[in-house]
Amino acid sequence: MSKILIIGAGGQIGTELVLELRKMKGNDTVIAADLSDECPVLIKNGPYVQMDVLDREFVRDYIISQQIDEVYLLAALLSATAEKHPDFAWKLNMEGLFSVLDLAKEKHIKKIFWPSSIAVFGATTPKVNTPQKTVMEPSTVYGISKQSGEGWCSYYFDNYGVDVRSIRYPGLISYKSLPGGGTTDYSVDIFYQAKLKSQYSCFLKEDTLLPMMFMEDAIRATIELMEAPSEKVKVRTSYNLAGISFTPAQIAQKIKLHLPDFEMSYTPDFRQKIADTWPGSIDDSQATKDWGWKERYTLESLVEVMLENVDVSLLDKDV
Ligand code: NAD
Ligand code: AKB
Repeated sequence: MSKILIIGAGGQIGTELVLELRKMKGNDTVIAADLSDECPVLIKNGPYVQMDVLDREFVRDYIISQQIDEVYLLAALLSATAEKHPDFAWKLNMEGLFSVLDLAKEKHIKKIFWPSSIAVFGATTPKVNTPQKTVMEPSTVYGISKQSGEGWCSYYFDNYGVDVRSIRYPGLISYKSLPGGGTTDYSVDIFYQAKLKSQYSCFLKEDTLLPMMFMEDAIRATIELMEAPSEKVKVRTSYNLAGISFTPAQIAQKIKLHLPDFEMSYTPDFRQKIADTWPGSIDDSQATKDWGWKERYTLESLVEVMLENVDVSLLDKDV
């Protein structure tokens, strides 16, 4: 059985990815790693190591000594936080990637998953059904780091045979853990505020169309891509995934069907400028063709599951 290390395991994606991989492969083979010295409550059912991905020597010694086969590298600053700390965002988002790519180049790791984002696209990209291959001129430090990372993944695959796989996730929506500083976070915040106060002040304009995805679909996509035979993985930059495209007004309207008193207001902030450069919808036919990708959730089913499961006490907890 492959030994798996997930770096950045305490975040929005990591929490659910750790739980799912442990269910599939056994608790002891999936090691969660994060900056925090406290293992998040939800992933206490297996091994945890405190790790700073920027500590190259520590990461290297750990991966070699523990004979890790696969690494999922999730540690990063997301779009909104990255704009506040551009130098550090560039450092964190790039240096960790080089550490694991180099370990794979030296044959210490067999397979890597590294997430990209719809943030690789920019204002000059076609906004409707954004193709897999198209103009990419990102305007945020986050988008620039993801576009560069994609280029390096492809370079290490072409030149050193490193088996690195990647997905350009849309905005991800989940209830097991909170989002970590992105432009799409409103699509999670809205459920907490709807349940808590029956009202939400959205930081994006009502007609801002963005692609989003329910976390269960995103985790399934990640694992399906990682389990696909290598020859089927034709894209070594990163795969487009479409998810569900909606605006703040459209999701608010769906929530109102369940909570008729819910009211939404709009107070756009600096994140509007970022959202305005991102696609409205994505063409993911390449992922479907290469490894059979198909999403399951619709906006209606996502809203239903979120309203049923969002636990407002999570807002006060350090999970
Ligand atoms: P998150 O912010 O929720 O979690 C990131 C985790 O990394 C946190 O637990 C944090 O403590 C940890 N971390 C930060 N610095 C670290 C360091 N130096 N060493 C070790 N761990 C560190 O992020 P997420 O939403 O889970 O995203 C994970 C990855 O997926 C990121 O690369 C992100 O860009 C990408 N992505 C996320 C989304 C989304 O909507 N969540 C969309 C597209 C791409
Ligand atoms: C963000 O908004 O920064 C993330 C992403 C789409 O990469 N959710």
